[in-house]
Amino acid sequence: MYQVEVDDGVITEVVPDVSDPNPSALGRGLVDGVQHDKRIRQPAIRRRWLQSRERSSRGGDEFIDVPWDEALDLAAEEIERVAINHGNTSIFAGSYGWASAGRFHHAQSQLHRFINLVGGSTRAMNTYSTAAAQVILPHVVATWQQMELEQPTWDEIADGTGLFVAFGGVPLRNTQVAYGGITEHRTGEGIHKARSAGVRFVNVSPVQGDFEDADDWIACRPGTDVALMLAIAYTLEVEDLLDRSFLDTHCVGYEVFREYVLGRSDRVAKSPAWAAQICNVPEERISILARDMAAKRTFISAAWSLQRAHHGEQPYWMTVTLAAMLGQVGLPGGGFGFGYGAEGFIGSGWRRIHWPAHSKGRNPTGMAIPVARIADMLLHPGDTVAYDGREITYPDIRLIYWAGGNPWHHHQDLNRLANAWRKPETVIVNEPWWTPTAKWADIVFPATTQLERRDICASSHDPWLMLMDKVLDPQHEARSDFEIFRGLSERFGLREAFDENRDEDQWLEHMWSRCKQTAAQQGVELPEWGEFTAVGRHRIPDDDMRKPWMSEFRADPDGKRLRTPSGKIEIYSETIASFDYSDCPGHATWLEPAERLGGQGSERCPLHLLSPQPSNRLHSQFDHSEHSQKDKIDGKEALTMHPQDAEVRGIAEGEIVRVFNDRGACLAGVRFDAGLARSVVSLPTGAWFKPDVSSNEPSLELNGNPNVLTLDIGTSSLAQGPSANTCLVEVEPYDPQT
Ligand SMILES: Nc1nc2c(c(=O)[nH]1)N[C@H]1C(S)=C(S)[C@@H](COP(=O)(O)OP(=O)(O)OC[C@H]3O[C@@H](n4cnc5c(=O)[nH]c(N)nc54)[C@H](O)[C@@H]3O)O[C@H]1N2
Ligand SMILES: Nc1nc2c(c(=O)[nH]1)N[C@H]1C(S)=C(S)[C@@H](COP(=O)(O)OP(=O)(O)OC[C@H]3O[C@@H](n4cnc5c(=O)[nH]c(N)nc54)[C@H](O)[C@@H]3O)O[C@H]1N2
Ligand SMILES: [Mo]
Repeated sequence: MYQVEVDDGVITEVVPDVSDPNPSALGRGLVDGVQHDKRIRQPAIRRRWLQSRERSSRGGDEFIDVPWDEALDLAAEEIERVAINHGNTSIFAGSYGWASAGRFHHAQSQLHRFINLVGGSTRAMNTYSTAAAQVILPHVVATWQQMELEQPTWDEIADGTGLFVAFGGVPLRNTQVAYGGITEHRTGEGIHKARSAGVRFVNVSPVQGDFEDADDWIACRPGTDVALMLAIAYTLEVEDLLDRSFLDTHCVGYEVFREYVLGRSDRVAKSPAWAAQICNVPEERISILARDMAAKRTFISAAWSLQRAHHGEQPYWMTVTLAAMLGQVGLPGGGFGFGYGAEGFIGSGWRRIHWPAHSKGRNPTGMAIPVARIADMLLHPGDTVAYDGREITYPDIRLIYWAGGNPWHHHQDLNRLANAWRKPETVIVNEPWWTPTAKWADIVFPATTQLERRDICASSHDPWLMLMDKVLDPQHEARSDFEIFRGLSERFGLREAFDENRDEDQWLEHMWSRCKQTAAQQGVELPEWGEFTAVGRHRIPDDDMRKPWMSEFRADPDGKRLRTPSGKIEIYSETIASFDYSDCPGHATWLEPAERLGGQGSERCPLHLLSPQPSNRLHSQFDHSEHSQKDKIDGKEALTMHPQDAEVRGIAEGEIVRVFNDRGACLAGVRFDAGLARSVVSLPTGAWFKPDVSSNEPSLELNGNPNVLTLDIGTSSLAQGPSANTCLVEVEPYDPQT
């Protein structure tokens, strides 16, 4: 949270909020980013679409400015035409992505409320962040929401844990952020407390910097954690270091898994020697780690990134399985958890209140696809896709509406998306800036930013309710998403249904009264609206009723059943086995990913590309600001490389390189980091997609967007999540002449 200072209508400074003990610098992007010349000034229509409804130049065409009424009329006509001629499932309004943290001016909520009123649309299920986790974990142990909000806190870890094994580390850069907003950044403090209390941290990651100052770094190959974990399981089993009684009383299916680990069901013992070949960690290190884990009160964490990969369900299932074998689940400081370095609220013990959201109504079509299957859907209408035990048939999309989110940031294999994106007849976008999403649209509405309207910030995992006050007038001709959809609703004769005769302030007051009711149900009293807006903030009292994660289940497994089919931890899941998916069998399994170092694809492309979250921005947002641009090399995103991997390719630090594979190529500037596992390179996400239209090589991307290289396949038939981290590439010095 920030306070934004404005002088004479111009942002002059952004200062951290007083309640933040460790503010992030990310907000600096607002200083020059909000009132930037990349703002969209007025509604705009793509020239060739306007002339002839042409689609093939989408993404490379000019725009014509038009008055608001004309643009709204056109958009409403298009929505109506498509709905009448092709049915509402032909409208895709999934609009995945981040937008404003405000409760009311949440772009997707406004879009969904509007589109549901006019008959609905095709929507998207799950998130790019954690799709595989969201689908597998309810079968195995708990819902994703329960995990996120109830798993052990840093205080509990400091008090109880002896050894913290962090697959994917705990990168503090990511904890600057939390969806729904974050006021108090306390992850660093949490780690510090744990360390002072004597907790030992082991970073298992291809990147040493994923856990600064960890006591130990085990550099595994990306995408091979499951092999490493299986070898730990093998050691626990053959050295009899596991808790067989916990497995009997609190779990189902260990016997089946055991046959697999010992190699009785597939003739491959998952021994440390076997795993060492795959993950490139010496076998002795694996056995020592296993013995250490059994000897101490051990907490196992896995980064969210592990499940954004081919077969990404497996590392999560295997994390739970390992923790179950150690038998410390539900004991103070023991067990497992996810994403301690993913967002700043993870590991916090703040009171959880599920604040009311702006009502979106119901989607009358009921149609939804797994979020990351968007290009498949656009390219292959009528095809079916397996998903969590059922089949979904892709609708024939004729119109896309996007408000909040940037598919040219978040999706994999952008050259493939570019082909897919030119199939629908019409694309409508609300955006504050001329981002790639705006440029790849036909009708563009300029949206306000959060600074140009009033809102309430209230998140289920933050202790503060904050007033997000308006500090700037709407820039140029921008309107809020609410106003844009109100204008469209009016054209369908649905204005009253949409706004219920409330203006922005009346909606906020209405939401506040609902918040008050929700809080009262938990014995928390909120001030009156007038008082809240005068003070601008309100802190929720801490929760003194918190019960350590799974402690009740531990004490009484039959009385306090989990929400899995058996009520226990499912090491073998009959439900998943019954789906009969070869890419997600009935227990955690090592499955060869489509690409990996030392495996498939590595002869042609010998480097593994990681595409982590950027340290100096939120995804692609404010990439145009000085705060993001200052870290570029010749205007391009920095690719980190091990100095020796660079040297053998004749690449010097600071040089521009071409990063490529069969799917595409992009330019990047090189930065050295000896704390990378050999043959691993890392290019953070977020550079704005900029294909070089002048080049003979159509796929060369100029800003360093890793998603021209990543693989667009589902994690598996179970979750169909994104597989961004499964990606091999080659890197060479860039010669503009060739
Ligand atoms: N290779 C690779 N790809 C990844 C990932 C990865 O690890 N590797 N991570 C994935 C993950 S976890 C995620 S969550 C996604 C993130 O992907 P996105 O959430 O799609 O990315 P953002 O850049 O945050 O996009 C938000 C957009 O909303 C716009 N916006 C902001 N406020 C408003 C508003 O009030 N109204 C409107 N109409 N628009 C607004 C911003 O200008 C911006 O263009 O990326 C995914 N992609
Ligand atoms: N500053 C900043 N913070 C953010 C965001 C942002 O855009 N900017 N985005 C937010 C969002 S939407 C999300 S979902 C979270 C994402 O949180 P995460 O998914 O945890 O974040 P990543 O940065 O993708 O990955 C964390 C680390 O995992 C390591 N890693 C990758 N693959 C493997 C593997 O196969 N094995 C092992 N052991 N390690 C691996 C990488 O080295 C990487 O640095 O971050 C959030 N925080
Ligand atoms: Mo995410």
